[in-house]
Amino acid sequence: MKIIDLRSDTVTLPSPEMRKVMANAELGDDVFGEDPTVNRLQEMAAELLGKEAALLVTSGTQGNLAALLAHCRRGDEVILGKLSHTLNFEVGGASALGGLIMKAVRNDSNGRLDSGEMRAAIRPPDDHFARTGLICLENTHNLCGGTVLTAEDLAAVRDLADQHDLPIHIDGARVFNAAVALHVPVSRLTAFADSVTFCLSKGLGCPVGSVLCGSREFIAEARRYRKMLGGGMRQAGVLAAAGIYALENMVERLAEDHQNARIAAEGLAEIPGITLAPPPQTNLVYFTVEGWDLAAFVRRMSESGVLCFDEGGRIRWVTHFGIERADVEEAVARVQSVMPAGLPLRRAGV
Ligand code: TLP
Repeated sequence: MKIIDLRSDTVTLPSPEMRKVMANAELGDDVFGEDPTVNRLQEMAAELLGKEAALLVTSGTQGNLAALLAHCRRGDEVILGKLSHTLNFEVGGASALGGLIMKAVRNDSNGRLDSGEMRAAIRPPDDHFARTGLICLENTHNLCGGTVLTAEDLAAVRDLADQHDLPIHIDGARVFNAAVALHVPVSRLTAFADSVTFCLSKGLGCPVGSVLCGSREFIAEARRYRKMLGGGMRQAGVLAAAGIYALENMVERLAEDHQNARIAAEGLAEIPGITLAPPPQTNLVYFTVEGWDLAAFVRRMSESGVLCFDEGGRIRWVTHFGIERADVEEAVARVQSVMPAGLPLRRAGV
């Protein structure tokens, strides 16, 4: 039985072509700034995102943390969504290591920050208050369903941030998915932010790495924090070579993942008891399953060779490089065969 792994786009394996460029990468010590391949990736990423400079980091989590630390001072407040990845899944690093206060505001169903709550969260200058240091957005928004913030959504936040002289950071782990879904160059979306992290190790298919982009001065500061966080990686050109390959060859193909997510969603929507939550905009498909204990559903799916996660009271499927149309069709068929067992299973307390 073929295993269809829909747990995350982080499970992608490098293609033979990607492995070849990694093996042949020209290398140096990147802590000395001497790895030519890392330097080339950073220049390429900065140019693509319309920023002055970029920094290869170990992960999205490290990129976001280095960004928050570089933007803020200890005791500052960071305004971000209640459903943001940074708040929920990054180990509380910004508070634990940076002394930052996470000021969470409501996300709407599309991943936007509630504008009333965001306005109210911005502190006026007063000796009693912590300073507001940063606004953080997420594009695409993971827990909201891989939803896309448009240039208009971002421009509205930029306006507000400018009124209060605040920087904006975008957790753009999947910002290329947003750009591909909107048919715009990624720089159109990143133009509204002071800094952006994007992940090489998700839909772009690299084994490791993320890139943080921003002004030259900001990246110099973030580079110090990267070192502090243990992210000085020496001959990291092996990884950067994969990143260069991905930026050149793996961005446009994200549209196939979006298409496969739609095909999965259409199939799932026809199965009684399954409700899309919400219909997918990019490569994440969230759905609820009536009559099932979700942990039991995940277990049964895994027994039938479909791997997925239960995220926030829903099931998440992620389409990615290595998952073809036939795989999502097969995954839907396996759900169909598993579904009828749901109600009795739950009654039995399994
Ligand atoms: N997300 C992972 C899990 O941590 C949930 C996934 O499978 O989706 N920002 C966003 C929006 C993310 O979705 C992720 C990873 C990160 C940041 C962190 O990236 P890494 O895993 O490279 O630290």
